[in-house]
Amino acid sequence: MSATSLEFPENFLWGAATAAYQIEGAAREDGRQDSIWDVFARKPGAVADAHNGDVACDHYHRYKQDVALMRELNLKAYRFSTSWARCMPDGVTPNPDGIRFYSSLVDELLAAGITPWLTLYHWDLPQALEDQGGWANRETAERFADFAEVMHEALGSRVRIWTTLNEPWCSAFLGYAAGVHAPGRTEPAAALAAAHHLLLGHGLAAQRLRARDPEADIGITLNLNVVDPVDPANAGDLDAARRLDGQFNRIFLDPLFRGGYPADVLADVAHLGFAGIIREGDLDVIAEPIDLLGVNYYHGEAVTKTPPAPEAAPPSPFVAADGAHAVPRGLPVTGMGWEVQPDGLRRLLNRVQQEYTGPAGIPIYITENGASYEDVPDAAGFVDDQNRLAFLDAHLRALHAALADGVDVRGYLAWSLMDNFEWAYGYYQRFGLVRVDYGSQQRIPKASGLWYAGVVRQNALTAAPGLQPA
Ligand code: IFM
Repeated sequence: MSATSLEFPENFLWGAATAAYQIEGAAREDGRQDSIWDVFARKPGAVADAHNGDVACDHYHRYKQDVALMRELNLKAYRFSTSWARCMPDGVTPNPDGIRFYSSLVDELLAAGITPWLTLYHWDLPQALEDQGGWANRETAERFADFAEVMHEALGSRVRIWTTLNEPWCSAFLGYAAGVHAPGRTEPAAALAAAHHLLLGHGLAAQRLRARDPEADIGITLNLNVVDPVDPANAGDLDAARRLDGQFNRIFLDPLFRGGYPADVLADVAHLGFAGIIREGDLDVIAEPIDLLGVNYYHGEAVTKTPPAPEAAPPSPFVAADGAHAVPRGLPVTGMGWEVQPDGLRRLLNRVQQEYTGPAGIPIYITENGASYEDVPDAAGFVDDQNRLAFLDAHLRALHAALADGVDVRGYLAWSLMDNFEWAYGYYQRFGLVRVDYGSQQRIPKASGLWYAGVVRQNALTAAPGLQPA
């Protein structure tokens, strides 16, 4: 390896991630019933061009081909999620036909030498449970722990890394406050209740998994953000940054690692009766020790207290009593309009270790990072996505710098293995290392995918980013 390449630690876990509803399809096969996303996607105007996950990448039928693709890309780990509505269609009764799919997938991964990393919940609550109040109902946390146990019974001897929840902020605040994700509710108090019950469900599930399997690696994945005040000398902007950091990052990190919600967040949301839903003992359950923290990082954020013009204001996931508004600050953005800020990843990792994971001695994994850009395939379907490649390269350099700072990061899972259903954006936003032609279901690795395969093989970044042979 050249002296100018950036090498990663031995055994660094390189991989890619997906989620059930985004890739599987087979929405009505083998007993699967509706999740909240099936129902939400049918609501007029909820998802771009009425797209949905009925077929998606047809991964349910093509998983063998997709595992072969992972091998071609040299992946060491694959992070996937399990559809609760497939495995327990009414939310409570196990469905062996649905569970079998994940058993086959895990066998295929192990045979290919790829570590399966299982996420129990990536946003797709069985609609039957939403009909009983969804995550705003405390009972859902108990049902989630049952789901964890059922999945562990089926897969626990073969799957050693278990994530309870993916990005509970999105489930709670995009789903129950902004209403731009399933179940499409715009009830701020319900959003806070959902956040608490998601955390409670995480803690209960972690306890059950731990009791069954003391040696398993159990964790949770949070989408975390760096929040900068637009004007660091402006008290209003500083306060806006504090509020957003509170309701985005600390509302999850503090109970998980410090056993309590932050006092300032409790004060910000006091008008919504949040304290009233927290029962004695809940915080001990939520703080159940975990083995790793998954961090998903996509973008930075500059915030101000000054609201944007009302006509420009999108539905807000923010429920605190006073304002905090993200504004553009002239940095390049991805197809999602998210600002590209690789250094934010380094800052975030240092902060999370110093304030949360470090004292507990818990390693961090980047469980998602990636970018959507408008891909233009050539006649053969190949996408020369130098923009995505540069994004990944820059973020891996930032991660490497965080390692040099002493942050204990053990792996990186790119989002996403392949183009897929991007929630409210339908199929218009593509994050894949591999292009999917949704008509033919053909998969073609992009330039970024071939480059990533080279990074994984070398366990290093070369001095100049570029297309490396896989
Ligand atoms: O596609 C999503 C994924 O499901 C969760 N994290 C963010 C990704 C990009 O929006």
